[in-house]
Amino acid sequence: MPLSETPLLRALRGDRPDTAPVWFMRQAGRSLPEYRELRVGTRMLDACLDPALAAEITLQPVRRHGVDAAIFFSDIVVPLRLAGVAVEIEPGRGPVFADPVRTASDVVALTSIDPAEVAAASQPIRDAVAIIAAELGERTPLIGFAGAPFTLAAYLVEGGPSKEHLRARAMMHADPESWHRLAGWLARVASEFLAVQADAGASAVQLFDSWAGSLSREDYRTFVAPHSRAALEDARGRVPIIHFGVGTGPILPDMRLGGIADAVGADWRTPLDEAAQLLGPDVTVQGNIDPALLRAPWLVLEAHVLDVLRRGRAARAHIVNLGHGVPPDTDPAVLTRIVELIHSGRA
Ligand code: 1CP
Repeated sequence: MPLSETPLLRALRGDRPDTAPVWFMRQAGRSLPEYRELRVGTRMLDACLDPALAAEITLQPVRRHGVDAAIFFSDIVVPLRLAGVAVEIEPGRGPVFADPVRTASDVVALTSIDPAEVAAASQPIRDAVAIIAAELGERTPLIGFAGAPFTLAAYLVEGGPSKEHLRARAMMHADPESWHRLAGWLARVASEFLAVQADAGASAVQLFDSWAGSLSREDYRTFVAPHSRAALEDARGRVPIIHFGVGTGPILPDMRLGGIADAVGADWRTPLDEAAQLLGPDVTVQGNIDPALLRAPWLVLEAHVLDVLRRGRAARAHIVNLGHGVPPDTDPAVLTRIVELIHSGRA
């Protein structure tokens, strides 16, 4: 079966394969003992830049769970590291920047880096994607990804993870010129990173605007959506596009980015039939099993998954996923069982 006929790529075109495709955000990672074993002694970003290791980690959940897509093992801050920005991922915390980008002159200094540096330093990414694509063959598509400008800025301006992303949201209003300069530069960085992955063999891309749900609709439209769209402009027409954020119920229609997203992901707060109605008939929905229910008794979780599938039928097509990433303490056998349930066609 050519890749174009795999359930994921069909669903992204709006077809309804016999059984809905399923994959999980953060399917590669700490829920898998084989991942924890491979990562011993290697820092997160070093693992991302080791082609053989990144390829192996990407393939682990495909082998174990039989999911319908691989997602490239990397991180949203990898292209910033490739551009020369001082960033580390601290275990148990997340991305931390040595020099937060807070003032107008910080923004000027950062954006003086040519985004083409990302492509120039991306050989480890190309090599990893090539290994993965060769291994997956025509059976399973690989999804490439990037962080959206706002979510990247939320880390850069704060200097690390934050709950409400106050500093980045403040910059939009206190110094809109610096904000647009920063977000425009981050869009080009994300675009370069997506192009590297698509050129090397990724069959689809997902833009993660994980923290977009912290924005008012007005701010999303004025300060964020144009930059997210710019990040995807080059990918458009080359590979299908999935756009995802957490807590985005009120801005879901805006997440279509004027029609350039082939699929929009929703978290567990918005029932998929409502999401489908908000998004209209021209877009595939992705989601939205509640990650909290992965710890519930199987019969409770099974009923929830069947409900998600039923609601997903309101959309033109449905890609099953969680509403956000796999929690690190998830029993991986539960994920395998969800895949088996969906593939059984019993739903
Ligand atoms: O040492 C470790 O194992 C660190 C944990 C970890 C992992 C496995 C981090 C740190 N990143 C990753 C990989 C990763 N990051 C993937 C791999 C592919 C897969 O899904 O299997 C992806 C797609 C990401 C993207 C990413 N990084 C996002 C967007 C997705 C999301 O979850 O919303 C975000 C927000 C990040 C930042 C980040 N990186 C790592 C952590 C712990 C965080 C979040 C920190 C925070 O809460 O703000």
